[in-house]
Amino acid sequence: MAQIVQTFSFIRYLVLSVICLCVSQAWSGERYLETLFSPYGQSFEISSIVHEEKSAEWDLLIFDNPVFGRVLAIDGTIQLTEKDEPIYHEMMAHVPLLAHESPRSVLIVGGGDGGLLREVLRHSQVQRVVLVEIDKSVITLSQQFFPALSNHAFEDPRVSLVIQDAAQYMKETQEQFDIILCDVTDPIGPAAALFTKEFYGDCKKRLNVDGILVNQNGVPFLQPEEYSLTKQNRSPHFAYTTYYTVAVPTYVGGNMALGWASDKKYRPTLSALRKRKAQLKGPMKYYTPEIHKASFVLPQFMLEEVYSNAPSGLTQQKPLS
Ligand code: AG3
Repeated sequence: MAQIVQTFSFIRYLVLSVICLCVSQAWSGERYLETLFSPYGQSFEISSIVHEEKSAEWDLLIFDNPVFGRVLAIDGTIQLTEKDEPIYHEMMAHVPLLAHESPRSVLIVGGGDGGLLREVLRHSQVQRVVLVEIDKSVITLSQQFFPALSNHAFEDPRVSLVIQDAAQYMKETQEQFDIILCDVTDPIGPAAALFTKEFYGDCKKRLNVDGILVNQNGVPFLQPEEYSLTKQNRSPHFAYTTYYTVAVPTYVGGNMALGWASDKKYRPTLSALRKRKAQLKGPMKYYTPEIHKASFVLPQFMLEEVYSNAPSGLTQQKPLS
């Protein structure tokens, strides 16, 4: 009898301990779980919560993590981390700007955190950058909590800030650009309008003849729809549409694709890229001329989409840059 009572109280102790542990985990909120993909996700240890905003517009969390530093998460998706943001921003800026040779005017769609702007401004040939952001709060919050990210880029006299819906801006502006960079969230909610055939058509009208359009295109392994969608919507307007890839650790699920669209066929040589890169001040974390060239080499599953008429088993590909 005594043994039964003892076993019973031990089980009770065990059950209570498990309950306490689960409750304390949920309450302490010490991990952040990204909910972008429901069957699969990443979670982050939170060393401290820096800022939190839950409203009808968004669910925003800024926290610190021991590996990635300060992290910005909006609506269940990691937008950027201090540690790996240079990888994404360098590749989005320098691949088209160095391929172009003499970019003078750049339009950034989104990009309110200022990281991409910082990289674009490293090009001394650039005389004018227009950044169109739908809501000023991304800019203010980033300047407050990630001051090094934009590194005073918004104070540069070459920069004009427009607070407006980018789809509308593209229809109304009369300006022409050498490069358009779409640093936008995935096509869920309001950002969906920035992935349409109509929007890419409007971008085309605002680009000079040798202009280049680059856009954030998700992680093709997990987001095949996003990948096919933009190819389909960009190709009616441009002679060359492809992707190049970049490995950003916190954009999980394989390499991220950046969409490329231009009428001119850009194939800069390694030595040209080396020369042009040497004119940029400061170090790079990820970009090298070799990576630039290699990033246009796509795996089979992406190739089949890019050259949709290509027979499967295609091994020959046509890198653009
Ligand atoms: N915004 C793009 C985040 C995309 C996340 N998507 C994903 N993990 N599939 C980046 C903002 C940096 N300026």
